[in-house]
Amino acid sequence: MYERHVSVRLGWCLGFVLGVVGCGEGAAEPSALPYPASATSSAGSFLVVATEPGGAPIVRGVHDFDVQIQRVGDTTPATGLSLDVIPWMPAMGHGAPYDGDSIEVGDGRYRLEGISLFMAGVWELRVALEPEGEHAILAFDVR
Ligand SMILES: [Cu+2]
Repeated sequence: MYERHVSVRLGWCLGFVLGVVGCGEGAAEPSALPYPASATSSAGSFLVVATEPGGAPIVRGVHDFDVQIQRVGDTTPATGLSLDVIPWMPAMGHGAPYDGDSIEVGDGRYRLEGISLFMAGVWELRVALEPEGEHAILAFDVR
């Protein structure tokens, strides 16, 4: 049963990739992406920084994230936002199931819980900052 599951999953990977980006390819190379991941929001109003709580490197599996948001210019914490999040693997054109909601912890910090980054490679957290109508893309190199 287990072996059958693995072979089905491997077939799915190879079928979709077709030599463009191998599943887990590059895992032995140093990450090209800075960590913690950071981005300025689409209209330039917010700086968004995301880490795994505790700052651990991101390996395949289920993760929580802390997202720290501050206003560009006066650097005050951005409070009272609602984050709508889509985990996305751009090289393969698929996402991961997630309910999309965030929990405001305080001082411009938001918690995302239980995001399954189930493959090695680059994943994005595509974050909409509501009600501001801006978005930010935070990229992680998952090992
Ligand atoms: Cu993938």
